[in-house]
Amino acid sequence: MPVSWQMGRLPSADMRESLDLSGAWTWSIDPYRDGLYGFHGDPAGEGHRRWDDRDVDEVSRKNPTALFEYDMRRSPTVQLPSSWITQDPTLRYYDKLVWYQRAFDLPKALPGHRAFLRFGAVDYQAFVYFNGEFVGRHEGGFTPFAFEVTKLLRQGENRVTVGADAERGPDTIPPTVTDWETYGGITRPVHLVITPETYVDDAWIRLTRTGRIAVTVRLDGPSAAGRLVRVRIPALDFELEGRAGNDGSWAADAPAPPGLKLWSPDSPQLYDVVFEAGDDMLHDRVGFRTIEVRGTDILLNGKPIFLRGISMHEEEFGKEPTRAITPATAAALLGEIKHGLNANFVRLAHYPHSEVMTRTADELGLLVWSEIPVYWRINFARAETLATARRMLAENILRDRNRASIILWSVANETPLSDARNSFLATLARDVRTLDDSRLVTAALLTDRREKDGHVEMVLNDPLVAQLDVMAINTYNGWYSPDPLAKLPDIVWNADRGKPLIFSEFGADALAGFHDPALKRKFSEEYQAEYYRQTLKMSQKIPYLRGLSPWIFKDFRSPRRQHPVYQQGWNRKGVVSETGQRKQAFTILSDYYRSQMAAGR
Ligand code: GCB
Repeated sequence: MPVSWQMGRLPSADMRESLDLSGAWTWSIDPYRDGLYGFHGDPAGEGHRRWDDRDVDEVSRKNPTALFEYDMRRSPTVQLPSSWITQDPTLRYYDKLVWYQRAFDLPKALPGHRAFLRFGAVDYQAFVYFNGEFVGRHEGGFTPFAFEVTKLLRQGENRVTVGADAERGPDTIPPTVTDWETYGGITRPVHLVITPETYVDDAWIRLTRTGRIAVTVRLDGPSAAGRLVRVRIPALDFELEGRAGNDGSWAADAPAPPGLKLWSPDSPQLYDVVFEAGDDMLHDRVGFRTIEVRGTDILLNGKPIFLRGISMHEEEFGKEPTRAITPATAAALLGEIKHGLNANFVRLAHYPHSEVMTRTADELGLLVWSEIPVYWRINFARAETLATARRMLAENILRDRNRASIILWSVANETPLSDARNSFLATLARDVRTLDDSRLVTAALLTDRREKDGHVEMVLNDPLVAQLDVMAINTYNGWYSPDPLAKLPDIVWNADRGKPLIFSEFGADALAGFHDPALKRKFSEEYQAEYYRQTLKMSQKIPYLRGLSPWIFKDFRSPRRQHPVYQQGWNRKGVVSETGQRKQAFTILSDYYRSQMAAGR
């Protein structure tokens, strides 16, 4: 299957004018998938179909023998977007089907327009119905998708029904076992997007490494072929125009205007960009910068940079996070990373985060590592799983190609080596280059450990390195190994392959407020702080190391972590607690980054 940038519709449409369907939806849990299938596996019967375009109470009043075992219009309501795990305390570990429904009014008909239902994300699988008709299914909990509903839209009341099914299995991405919470449900906003008949479906603008502004646009609709397309950056008096080809696409480039101020963490300059085609107009806010590798250096705007980073999950501060990322919750997380930790880089683990997060990173000036959830034991031998991964990767890249903050696309995390895995990941790395040749490809890898004459040697032995621009290693000596912390700086790293290296993870759990200065036991703030001191010392001995994103910024929910005193369902490797309380390790890292900054790194 060739990778196609026409895979989904409206891959990046969060700035389009649209009707926001956030708010109250009715809901109904359906653990046996009764709304999809009968008890012998045949399609669901009338009394069970949550999406049918009828008021079941009215029907049963007219026909007293009618039997319905649901009534979406009279079901309780919840506020969306939000995962169901906080909508009802009994659903914390529920990972099957839930139905959601809402109605909205369209005051007048919209002749000459098209309508799309666009979802920021539904975890893990979505079954979407509009006014009683099935309009599409989507797999993957972290990327946007849109279905056209033009022909079904009616003046007056319209009704959307979504079945969100969070079940994972050996073939899904991620698979069943991860180290984070499954936030099932409709976790990002749903919009009704209205466009002219021919509209700008996808628009990408960037600064090339040769100093040109390049634009790639794709139109969709009956008048796409040959249509005049124009892109403007008003603040720079920059304008480029041309005609779309027969397939509706147009690509052009021109020298960057002399007044262009480059985007960087120190100066996160963004420009309003306007894409126009016929009666459609699309706005975006875009920064321009270059990122490349020379030998073992990473160059931002031509200058070597050290990535002072941290990893994070998509989870807001608080005791009961529900993965509802708003500009305020994103700014609270990223603001503390940038200003509190003195960071210039964040690894958005382990899946594409909300577009609100990447836009906030653009505004604040944080470089971003973005990844897809090809995590641990994926079914690498299965063709359909590869197809799903490729689609997810494309949906992620097409959504975010205009974000200056993103510099790295990662294709995997800690995946066990095999021929099937190597070729699966090589395909993804190739796809990245086809979809976006302006950024760098990476993956978080594992290393082999050897012990010789009392010395620990860590060896990078992964054939995937050949496909990557930047090597990344997760390492936990001193946490998952019994190495005394004082010995960590003596570890020998054998990973020089002529490319830059990032430590994409290292970390240790600590329960905020648990102190043990004498023993420095695991889970104490003192142990974690010492672990950071010694690991940072170790990192300074690696001449080709170009960045750090320790694990992790904030404590995060993880059903795997059940120590009754220290964890209670949370992975405690945060340098801040779930409510944002700084642990001792925070200060160690923040001071280290300040000194790196002062040294011009
Ligand atoms: C890892 C994983 C990450 C885990 C972390 C841990 O290597 O990549 O998802 O949460 O270790 O805490 O063990």
